[in-house]
Amino acid sequence: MTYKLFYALGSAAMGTRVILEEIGAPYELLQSTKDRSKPRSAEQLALNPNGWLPVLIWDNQAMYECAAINIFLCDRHPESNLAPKFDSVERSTYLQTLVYFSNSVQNAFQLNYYPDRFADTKDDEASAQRRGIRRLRETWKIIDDQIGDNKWILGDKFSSVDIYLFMLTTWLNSNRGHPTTDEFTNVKRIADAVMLRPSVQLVYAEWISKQS
Ligand SMILES: N[C@@H](CCC(=O)N[C@@H](CS)C(=O)NCC(=O)O)C(=O)O
Repeated sequence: MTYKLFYALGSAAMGTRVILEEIGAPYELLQSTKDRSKPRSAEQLALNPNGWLPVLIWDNQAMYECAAINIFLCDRHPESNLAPKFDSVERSTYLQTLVYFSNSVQNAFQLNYYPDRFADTKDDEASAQRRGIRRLRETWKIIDDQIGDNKWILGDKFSSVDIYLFMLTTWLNSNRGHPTTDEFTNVKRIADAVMLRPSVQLVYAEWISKQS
């Protein structure tokens, strides 16, 4: 079975692709876009009417929401050891952090990148964007404190949440007034370590080549 992934550079589908690489599962990329001014295919819209990436297809099924896809793939491929087992003590932190990334950190990014979704008028959008930047600082600080001296988010064991963290750090853009990972040294330590993985070097080759 070959997975199919609706995909675009810079999108949340990159994190899903890293997980597929880590698993070693065969997959095919279906090129799409995160540019809201460009159309989506009818097939993508039928599977995710929001028009967002990622969308994962397998057998005759499909799903969207990158945190959910993350859990789904790791549970489906337990031999890849990317997620704590159901009865392990790390399972609750694993789930908590994935959902926090999805609904709090990503929400902060959305405020800044897509202010029209949060402001009623064009005039209010700049305020939403500024709040997004402040919210990025608040949420990354929570994660930085949570990590503390841990090697990885869950402690000694690398997991797919570390991949998610890396993906989210690539969306920080100082040209937009976002904080940099230099403000969050524990986050930065993990992001730097994740970047060394062959899966990330492959999927993020272009992004990595642009870093100084
Ligand atoms: N909650 C969704 C959000 C996904 C999302 O925002 N994807 C962006 C790319 S990173 C996108 O497709 N944006 C285009 C749009 O919003 O129309 C998830 O976590 O999968």
